[in-house]
Amino acid sequence: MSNKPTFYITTPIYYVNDVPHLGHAFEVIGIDVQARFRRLTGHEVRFLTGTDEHGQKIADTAARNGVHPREWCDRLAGEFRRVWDLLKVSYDDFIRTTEPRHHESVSKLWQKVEANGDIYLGRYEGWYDVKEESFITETEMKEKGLEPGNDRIKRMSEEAYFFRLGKYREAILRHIEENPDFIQPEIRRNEVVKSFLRPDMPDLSISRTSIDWGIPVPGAKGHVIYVWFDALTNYISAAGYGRDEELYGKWWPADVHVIGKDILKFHCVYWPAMLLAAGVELPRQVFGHGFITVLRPGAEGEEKMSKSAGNTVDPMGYVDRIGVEPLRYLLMRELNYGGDGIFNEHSMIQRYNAELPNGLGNTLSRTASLIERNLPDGIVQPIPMEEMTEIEREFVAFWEGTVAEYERGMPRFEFQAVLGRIWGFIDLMNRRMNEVEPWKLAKDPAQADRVRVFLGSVAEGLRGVGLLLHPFMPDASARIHETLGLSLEDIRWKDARNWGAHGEMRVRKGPPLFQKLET
Ligand code: ME8
Repeated sequence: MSNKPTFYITTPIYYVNDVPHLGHAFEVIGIDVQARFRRLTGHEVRFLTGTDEHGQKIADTAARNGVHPREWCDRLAGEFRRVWDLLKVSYDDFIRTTEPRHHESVSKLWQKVEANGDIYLGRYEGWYDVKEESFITETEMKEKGLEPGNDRIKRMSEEAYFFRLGKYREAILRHIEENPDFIQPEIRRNEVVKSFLRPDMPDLSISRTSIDWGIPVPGAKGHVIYVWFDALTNYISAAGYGRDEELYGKWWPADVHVIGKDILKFHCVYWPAMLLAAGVELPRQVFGHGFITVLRPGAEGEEKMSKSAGNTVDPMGYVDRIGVEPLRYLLMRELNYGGDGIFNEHSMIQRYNAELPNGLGNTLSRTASLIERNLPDGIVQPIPMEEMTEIEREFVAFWEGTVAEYERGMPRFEFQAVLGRIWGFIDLMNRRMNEVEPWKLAKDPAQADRVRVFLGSVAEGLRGVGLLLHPFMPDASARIHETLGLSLEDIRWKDARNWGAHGEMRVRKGPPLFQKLET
């Protein structure tokens, strides 16, 4: 058994009404960065993703495409997996809500909540928003600018089982108050408390009789379980709830559910209430990120990138053009993960050239050439503090600040700030290289020591950069290490983050890390 601390992280499960777009890629890449960061820093990670396959929206989509929902779901779930694999999403488990393991856990959870007296039979009279798979009041319809007659709104009148949601309002409020990290970032916590945990919170309808594409309600013919009750349960069914005690004991509660801010109510109100009703521990954190938005000529302000707005961008177009790792980097660097950010292709490409082939790529290749040319056998040794000048000491100090910022910012999904700091470090080394001009010093044998100390320190700085970049660009990180004659395998974060931890490095210039693009 491993004695590493565990870390269980989840993505939302994706509706299979359409193929993934750049907004989904942005979300899942941020989650992958977090999972890889945790592995790097010594955790045993379980990273869960998957697809949300039941409900009205999927049944309608399959019907429109003239196929059985199961066939449709198989096709689209395959597409999500394919794109995730190409984006280097390092998930450990992919759950589909049509799988028997999920079905079993959902039935068990339902029975547990029912046994607790929190489910009763009634009648739902009201509106249903098919796009969000959500029962919606007239006030909420007005707030969203929706009117009866809109395609996504349906009038419903049917027998339904209800969940005593309102009963848990106070317990959830208390939990949020006692656990300030439960909902992050802070603006999301405020939104949940103000907008969703209202005193007049109605009970929630949790079964449907007018559709049959879902998990049957245990012991109630004709009823299928409401798709959000079904979908939310994925987080525990993939951890063996009601089926595999060992798995469940090891992984639940999850450390973080990462979701978009549009599905806060479901994750911060419905889900905790369901878990409380079943006597299940709550997840440690729900992190609600922002959206990739688009500025469309003629449109007022920014719009969320979404299928219904017709403004989606296919992530694979960028993978073909700039490569998958640069895409991962740019999405995390250009946009603030916790908030909204405008997607702007021109600025992405400019940043690509400035920071990848030029900033990082050039620094690495010129350092490697200088070392190969000027140090015996291309070998650098650790540089003792007493041999350093102010310039190298500044590197060490900047590095230590960078590691501190990394360890603070990464767990909080502050990827943009962390990458900014790493690029600040690369810029610093580049600037000093231009000032020191080691290529000139190398012509004077009396300066051999100065050249050795300076280049050895830049090489050490680049080793550090390669280490910190691993969660964002795993292959580029490995290639930086390879250039320095090192392997990322078996590194121990606690040692590797220290300046001078490497011992001897045998440097060999490799092919360029990134190719420049025409703008
Ligand atoms: O809501 N920018 O699925 P979904 C950033 N099945 N994130 C975006 C985005 C954008 N432009 N567009 C979408 C569902 N997303 C449910 C979840 S979980 C038990 C069930 C994000 O496919 C969105 O915010 O509509 C959400 O977190 C995720 O994509 C899946 O959206």
